[in-house]
Amino acid sequence: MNKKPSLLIIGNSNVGKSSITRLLMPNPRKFKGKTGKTPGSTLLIKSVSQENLAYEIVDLPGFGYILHSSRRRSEHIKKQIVIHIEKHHKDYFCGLVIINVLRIEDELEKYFFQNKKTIPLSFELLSFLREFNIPLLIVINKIDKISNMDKVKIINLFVESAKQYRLNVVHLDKHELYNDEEIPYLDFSALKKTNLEKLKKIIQQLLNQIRS
Ligand SMILES: Nc1nc2c(ncn2[C@@H]2O[C@H](COP(=O)(O)OP(=O)(O)OP(=O)(O)O)[C@@H](O)[C@H]2O)c(=O)[nH]1
Ligand SMILES: [Mg+2]
Repeated sequence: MNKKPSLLIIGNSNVGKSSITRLLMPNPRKFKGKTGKTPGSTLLIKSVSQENLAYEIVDLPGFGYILHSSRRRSEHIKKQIVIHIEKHHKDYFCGLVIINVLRIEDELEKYFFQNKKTIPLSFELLSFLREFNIPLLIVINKIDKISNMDKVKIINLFVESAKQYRLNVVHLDKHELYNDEEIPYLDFSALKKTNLEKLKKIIQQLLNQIRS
């Protein structure tokens, strides 16, 4: 039997990767990956698969900060991710980069506005993944935690800052075809299932693309 194509889910600890993985599962009760608990609970690189799901999901910890983890440990994780992507990028038909909407302002403040020499981890991760030509989708998660006004403000800040790193981030709806230039984003809530159908649809479209 042929190996199923893989969907990459990547993002920092506690952003909602396992929650989103669960939402994509036809049979979430059988999904054993734990959500919640202590941050950094997903450290091993392994794929999850279900009979009725046309693809496998690989849930990776993001670059950089993992709470309560030493610097050496985060460097180690970063290295593992780089090695994994370099080796397996061809297996991936789509990469979901999950970002916690509540963390965006802090990250940009610290690594962009206050220090122009550093690159915010989200942008570093996007630039890195893009080199491998994996179609990417940014999922801005946990929007249920903020007002609509704050959401618009924060996402605008994110989109504008990304331009400084030559990352052209656009809303999924404005995005017609996947190309090297634009990276679409979707505002999302795993808790409220906001935009879950849109997410499933785009994954399906990308899956169809590699089959045709
Ligand atoms: N309010 C809200 N909470 C969420 C949302 N998505 C996830 N959470 C919560 O955030 C916490 C972390 O979610 P996980 O899915 O475990 O996050 P993760 O990225 O897999 O975390 P690690 O495996 O530790 O890297 C859990 O308590 C979830 O219930 C969301 O959209 N809204
Ligand atoms: Mg997890």
